[in-house]
Amino acid sequence: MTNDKLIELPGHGRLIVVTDLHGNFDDYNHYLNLWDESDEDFHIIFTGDMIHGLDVKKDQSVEILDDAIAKSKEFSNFHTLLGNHEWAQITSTEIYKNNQPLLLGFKNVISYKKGFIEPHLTRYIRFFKSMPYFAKTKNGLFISHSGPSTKVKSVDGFNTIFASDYSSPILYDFLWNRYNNVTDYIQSDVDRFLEIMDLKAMIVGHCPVESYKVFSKQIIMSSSFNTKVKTYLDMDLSMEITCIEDVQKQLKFIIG
Ligand SMILES: [Mn+2]
Repeated sequence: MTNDKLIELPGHGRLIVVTDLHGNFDDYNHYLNLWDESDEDFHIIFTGDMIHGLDVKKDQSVEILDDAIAKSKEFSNFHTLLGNHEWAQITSTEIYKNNQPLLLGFKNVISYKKGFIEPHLTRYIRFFKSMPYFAKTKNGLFISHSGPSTKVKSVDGFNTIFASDYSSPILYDFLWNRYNNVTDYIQSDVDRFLEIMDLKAMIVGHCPVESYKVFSKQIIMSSSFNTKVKTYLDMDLSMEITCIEDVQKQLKFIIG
């Protein structure tokens, strides 16, 4: 069964994973320069929240989106997962950061850059709706914006996400959950989810951490936003994963 909301990567090739950019076009380009678009076995995954910078004048969400839309059409090895900020745009759910309404801010950024809001906003929302939710690799790595959801009790339960729309409470958890929050998930919930799915490890962004944090069999990673040491994953897809340290050793850092 093919599922356009779940990317399944094979046991060969190379994978770069980059988390929340929040409108940082310089970082976006830096990561693209590490990738080889012409090698179809070399994948790059952005794990969502590419948009919504906090400063309208510095926010380059539009530049990122215009380029990402073009690359998505052209390259099968270029992937962008859904984040809670893209979900908020799809569902018209206002989000506030530092008391600023970000959906309104996004409209302001579009009109500041393009002169008009439409047809650009509609085109961006169409792109957000095309975004897969998750990726998993043959060697057992699960990649999502956030999560896991403690509502997942079986593979079938997990798969209900794909039959639902954007109001799915399980999908919501995979976009919004924060680690070490008893109402969201704790370390044992990560391990339980991976066991249900028969996977070895998972990697997420979403929660700002300095560089990265190992949370049982999960790595929470910051590639751009709110971190001094920008961290990304660069993994050989043929490597064997036996423990989280195997994944941790594949992290790379941008300093300065
Ligand atoms: Mn997020």
